[in-house]
Amino acid sequence: VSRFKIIESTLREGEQFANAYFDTAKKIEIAKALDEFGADYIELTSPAASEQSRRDCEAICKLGLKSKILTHIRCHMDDARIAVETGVDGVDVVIGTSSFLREHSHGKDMTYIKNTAIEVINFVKSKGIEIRFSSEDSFRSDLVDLLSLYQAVDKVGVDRVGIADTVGCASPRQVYDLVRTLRGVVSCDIETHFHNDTGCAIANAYCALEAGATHIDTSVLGIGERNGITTLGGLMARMITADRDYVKSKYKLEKIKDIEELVAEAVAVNIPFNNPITGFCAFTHKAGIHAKAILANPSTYEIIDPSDFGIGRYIHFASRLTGWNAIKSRAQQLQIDMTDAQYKEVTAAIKRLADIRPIAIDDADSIIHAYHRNVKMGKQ
Ligand code: HCA
Ligand code: CU
Repeated sequence: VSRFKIIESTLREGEQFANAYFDTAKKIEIAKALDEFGADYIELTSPAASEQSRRDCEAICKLGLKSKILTHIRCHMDDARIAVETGVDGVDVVIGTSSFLREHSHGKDMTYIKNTAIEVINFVKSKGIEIRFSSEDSFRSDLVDLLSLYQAVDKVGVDRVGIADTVGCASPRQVYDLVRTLRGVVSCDIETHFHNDTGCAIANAYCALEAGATHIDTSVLGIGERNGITTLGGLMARMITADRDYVKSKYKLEKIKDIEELVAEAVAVNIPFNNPITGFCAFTHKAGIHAKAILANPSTYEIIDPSDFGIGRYIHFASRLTGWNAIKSRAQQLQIDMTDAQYKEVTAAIKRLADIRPIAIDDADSIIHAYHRNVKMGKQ
């Protein structure tokens, strides 16, 4: 599971997000940030999409980043000829294989797809450029057709084959089964791409790795068509719990927050409150029982150490659920020292007010301060 590579597609799939418009400078800024983070690959919009897309692709290839640069094209020689001239390290080729897409999108049959795929693969390889072949809508494609297609492209030496859950319909178990089967049929690497329509995009990526996939497509905050794909930060959260040493040695996790803020601002969205790692309350502990245990040992209620991502934890201390251990800890932050009996009493006062109305940090702090003043004046 642990030896995986990231194909970061914020600048390809992410450009298909409803709000996305990246000018050249913004694309370069995002590419550099992803490179510093340690993304293995950065995937860019097809140079055949528009003139500016082609120029931007060339500009990013010239930056000399450590990440390998990929572009993403239709399975067509016209696109392939343009792609190999951009300076990319690799080309990701895709074509729809489900009956939905074959009949209502490009109208090609499986024999045509196979022959064109082989032609494109041989051409790109002849230029010394890495090549991936993927089906689109893989989970609604005929399994026998798919496997024979992948077998054929594996035989001509494709570097990776890809599986894409284009419509987000796959469950983790279906993913496991398909990747496992494919693993037995091809010897090349296996890339996977998961849309999040039913909320399974991170789980599906993990299952794909368990079944033998080698590469996972992500985008920052998951931006992409509709509600997007596997999120870069969410995948890191998932993977650090599986193999902390590998993930920490390979990726600069403390950059995640900045990259998410960069992309969120670029596409005018907020970071979701319940985002893994960077959601505003991702490391906030509230109930008295939780706060007490966290203060004693954070592993009691945290599977991820926020400091691995350069983030702090927060003990909530202004609610009717607050316990006296949290108040004691807050008082100590305020340089106030009292007896345990006194912390318990001031906690009761805070809970009394919080039963009447929502209270803010300031409310809790002033109750602590007022109580402490009374203690010093001998009134408590
Ligand atoms: C699309 C294409 C794609 C391609 C995935 C891939 C998908 O925009 O429909 O090439 O890995 O989801 O199928 O993003
Ligand atoms: Cu996609």
